[in-house]
Amino acid sequence: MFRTVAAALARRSARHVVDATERRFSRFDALRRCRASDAFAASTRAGMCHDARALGPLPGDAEHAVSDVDKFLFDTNGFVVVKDVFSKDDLHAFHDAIDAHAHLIHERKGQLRLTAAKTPLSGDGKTGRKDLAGFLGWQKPHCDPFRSVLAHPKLVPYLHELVGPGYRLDHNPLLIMQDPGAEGFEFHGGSTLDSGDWNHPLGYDFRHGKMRCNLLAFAVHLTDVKEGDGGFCIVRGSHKSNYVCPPSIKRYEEATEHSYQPAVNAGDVVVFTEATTHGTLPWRGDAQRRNLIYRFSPANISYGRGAMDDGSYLAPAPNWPRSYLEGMSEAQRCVMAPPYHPRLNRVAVKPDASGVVKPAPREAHKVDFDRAVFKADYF
Ligand SMILES: O=C(O)CCC(=O)C(=O)O
Repeated sequence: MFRTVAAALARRSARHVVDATERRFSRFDALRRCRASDAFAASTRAGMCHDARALGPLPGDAEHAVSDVDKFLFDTNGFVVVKDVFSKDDLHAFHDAIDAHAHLIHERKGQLRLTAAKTPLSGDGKTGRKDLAGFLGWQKPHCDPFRSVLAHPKLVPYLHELVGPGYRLDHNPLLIMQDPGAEGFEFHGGSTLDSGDWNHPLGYDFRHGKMRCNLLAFAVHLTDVKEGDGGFCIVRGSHKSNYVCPPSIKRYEEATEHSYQPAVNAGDVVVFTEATTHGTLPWRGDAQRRNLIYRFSPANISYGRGAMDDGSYLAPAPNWPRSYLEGMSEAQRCVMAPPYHPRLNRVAVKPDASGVVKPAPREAHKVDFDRAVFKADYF
């Protein structure tokens, strides 16, 4: 009798295991069978939890993955150089647009200088760094090369690997220019605040087999930088440091052999986490250095206010200046979305940057409930 009951129980539990396995496999099959762009929608039907579905890799991420070499280098050093992102034609388009807006360039003088006088970073002591912004809103075709950085096929894999699907443009991007003799920029960023606390808003983390950056930067080099020229400089591995960075290192006065100035060609992009201690060396090259800085954050995180602020905190504008958004492609447009969780109908860039992945619409009964409770479409 006991043996009969035990055998029946064993059969039942085996059937449960088989049923559960079949359910799991049919979910997997459903996902595999559907076209890549439908996978978000299919996963809703399969009942996968919202967060897992929205935060997981997008269909196509595997084919456009960052190489193991670059993953190793990024995790170890806090940056990686992506070669040949922009062609000679692209570079011409960038430079033509900049030259056409040269009257908008501002040089940092007086209080706006970025280095203390007579220090290794202060250059000739007179020539300041030059800054230019607003290019996402320039008249076509001048805005086009700058907009292409937002969803570029050679860069999206790094954004998905390091920031996650649904990544967003965090800051207003900036063009930095240094004429010969120009000062640098004291080292900043870093994993540890001067108080000794963790600098989590810039945080770099590795958990559950994934790297994540709360603020990822692109230094898009529009001109060549040779070894010893100066320009962008980074303390390798400093994104994992737990100690306050001493002022003598920030001012490039001590242990300078640990600060690395990569030699790069025009068209290369240095992808780095703002959790590294990094800055700029004075410019010793022969011609003007031009470098674009873009910063990206995960879908639900924001550092800057540019995405939602018209300057008046009492009346925040819903989005970036209209001129930035007009005429953008769908993929570029979704990178400009304000911060919110990907599960809330966030449109994401496709892994090959050819368009967007739209999530399955949020279920009508949930939307109805939110409208009833919050008088709005979303909580
Ligand atoms: O000069 C550079 O490329 C680095 C500039 C920088 O770190 C910054 O603007 O935050």
